[in-house]
Amino acid sequence: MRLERVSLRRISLPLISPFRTSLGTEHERPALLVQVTTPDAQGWGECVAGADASYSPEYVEGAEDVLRRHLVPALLSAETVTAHAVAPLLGAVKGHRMAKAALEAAVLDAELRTHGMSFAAGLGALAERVPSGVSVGIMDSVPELLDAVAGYLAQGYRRIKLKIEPGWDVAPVQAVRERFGDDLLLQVDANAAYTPADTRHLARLDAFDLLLVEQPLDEEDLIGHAALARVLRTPICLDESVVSARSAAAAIALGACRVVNIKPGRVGGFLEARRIHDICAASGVPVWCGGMLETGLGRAGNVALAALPNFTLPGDVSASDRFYATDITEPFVLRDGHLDVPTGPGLGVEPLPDVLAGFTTAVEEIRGI
Ligand code: OSB
Ligand code: MG
Repeated sequence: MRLERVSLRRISLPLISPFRTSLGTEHERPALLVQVTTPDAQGWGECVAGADASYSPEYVEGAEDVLRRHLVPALLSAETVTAHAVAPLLGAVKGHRMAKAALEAAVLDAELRTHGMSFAAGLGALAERVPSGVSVGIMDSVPELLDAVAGYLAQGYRRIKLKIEPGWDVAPVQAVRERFGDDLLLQVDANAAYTPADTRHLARLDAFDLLLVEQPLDEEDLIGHAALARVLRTPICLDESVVSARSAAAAIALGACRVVNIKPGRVGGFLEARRIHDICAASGVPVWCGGMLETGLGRAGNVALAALPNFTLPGDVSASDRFYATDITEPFVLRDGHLDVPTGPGLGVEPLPDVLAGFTTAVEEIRGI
């Protein structure tokens, strides 16, 4: 395909309610949308970098800057481009995986739309729907948390993930387990809030039959996670630590995790995400699809990815109304605790022009020479 132009669009979506994690509290989601235009199609990619650099070194203005200065020009200077050529073309730029992932997703979307093939088909995914889990933020009190969880379960969510941090861990987990029973699929996510000195405290979570504990320690501490894994009965899952297929393989070889959370943005794109899926499958390590408060565009890609066969645990692929009163695409809705995998060409969803315009704060167009 020949790339004619690339647009960078900044949007800001208000959250239905604040989302608090060990990293901080979010009230709105600033997003950066990448749109590529070829002679035959347009493609969309969503950059999941957040407002600040608390989850990873990337943040939305930084992603926009590296796209504008380095990534988009590198792509536009190529005569033709395919989704598989994007990562090699951007290889001279180190890191910036979320920015690269958004650009690759937009090219992949345009390519698949050109061929009339869905994202799921393009990735090799066969499932028609995926079970939906929900990530529940830190609350001011346990009763408030129990109400929130009860509400999600009433909507049909198949799995609950509680955000934890020191001071908000054993008590809320125990309360949720006691109130909702042993059959509830329950897991926790610490976003790296603990240290190896907390090992005995974290082992208290073993009493609650959790599916997994996600990223308890610092993202660089694979050895620490491996040591913790030898003490805990609860499986350790890594999120922040896994930034590539290579780091996934290293984590598995070290015994640092028994489960992997895959987020396309964190690992540099859907194609690298699929490689991680394949490595984990070959190692007998189950995976699930994480979320980054995506709009319908990013969510559509995540749902397609989660339809691959080794996504055997429910992911953070919630309905649009988990976070947004109004999504920029037709909303994803829960049906029997599942989301339908889009079947239309490419992502299978489009931004609704009026809604998109209403949430847009800036647009910049970059053209090839
Ligand atoms: O650690 O999974 C995480 C959101 C922002 C940054 C990190 C994480 C999250 C979530 C949100 O848990 C899950 C979702 O988008 O549904
Ligand atoms: Mg996480």
